[in-house]
Amino acid sequence: MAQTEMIAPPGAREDWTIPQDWAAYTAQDHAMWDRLFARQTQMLAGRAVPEFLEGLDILRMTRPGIPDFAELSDRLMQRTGWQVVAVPGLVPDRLFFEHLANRRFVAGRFIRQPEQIDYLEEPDVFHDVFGHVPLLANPVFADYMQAYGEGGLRAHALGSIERLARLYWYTVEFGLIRQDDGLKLYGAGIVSSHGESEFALDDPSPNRLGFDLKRLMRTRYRIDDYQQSYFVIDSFEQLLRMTAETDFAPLYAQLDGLPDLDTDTILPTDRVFTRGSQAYANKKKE
Ligand code: HBI
Ligand code: FE
Repeated sequence: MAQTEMIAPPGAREDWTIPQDWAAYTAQDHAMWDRLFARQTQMLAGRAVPEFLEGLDILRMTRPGIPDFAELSDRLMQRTGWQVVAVPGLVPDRLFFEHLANRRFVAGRFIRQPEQIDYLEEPDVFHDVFGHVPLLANPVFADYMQAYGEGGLRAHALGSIERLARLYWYTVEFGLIRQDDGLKLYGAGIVSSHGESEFALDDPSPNRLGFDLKRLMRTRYRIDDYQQSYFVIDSFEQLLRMTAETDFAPLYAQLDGLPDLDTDTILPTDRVFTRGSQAYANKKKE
C-alpha cells in the first residue's frame, strides 16, 4: 500500500502522534534506559562531537530514567524551538518531513528488551531521544534539521525521496565530523549503538570519505549492518549552508543520468580519510 495512503494506527492522531504516557513506563523500562545511557556516555567520551555531549547536559538527560518528552520539549523549545513528540514507530516519509519542517522530532515511545540490547529493527526511544535529540539543542544543527524537513517535502513532490533519504542516512544517522583532534561521531545511529560507536571511528574495515552532496546522493546504504562507508563533514555550518544553497531540482535531474554507487565504492574524486579494508563487510552485527 503506498505510504501516502497509510492511515494512522489505532489510537494515533491524524499526524501519527500518540501520548508518551510517561507514567506507564515500568522500573525495567527505566533501568534499560539507564543501562544504555551509562554504556554510551562512557563509550562516547572523547569520541562524540562536543556539541552532542553539551546537548545531553543542556537538556538534563543526565538525570536517570526515560526522559519525559513534555519536560524535554520545554527545555528544547526555549533553546531552538524544537519539541519531541511520541509516535508508534516509523511514520510515512511525507509526514516525517512535515514534522521536521515544523520543528517536531518524532520519537518512538517504546524501549528495547534486554535481548535486543545491541540491535533492533525499529528506532526505540533510546535511539530517537538519546541519539537524535541532544544535537537539536545546537542552533545550527537544529536549523539544518528543519531545512532537511522542508527539502524533504519538496523532494517528495519531485519523487526524489530516495536521494534525500541517503542524505539523512549519511549525515543525521551515520555522519562523522572532522575536528582539530581527529574525526568525531555525530550520527544518531552511531552514537546510540555501542558497537558502531567504536567501529565507525577505529575499525580499519570501512571507508571514511569527505562529504560531497552529489556523490553521497548516488550512494546506496545498508539498513541492517554497520556502514561500509562513512562521510565526514567539516562543520554543521557546512551542512546547513549546503541545504540552503543547493537548488535540488536540477541536482536531481543530473543524478537521474548517473548510476548509483555501491556502499563500498571509492571514486577517484573522493577525499579519502580512510581507504577501508572492507574486512567486516557482510557479517551481521554481533
Ligand atoms: N519515521 N518515526 C520515524 N523516524 C524516522 O527516522 C523516519 C521515519 N520515517 C521515514 C524516515 N525516517 C526516513 O525514510 C527519512 O529518510 C525520510
Ligand atoms: Fe534515527
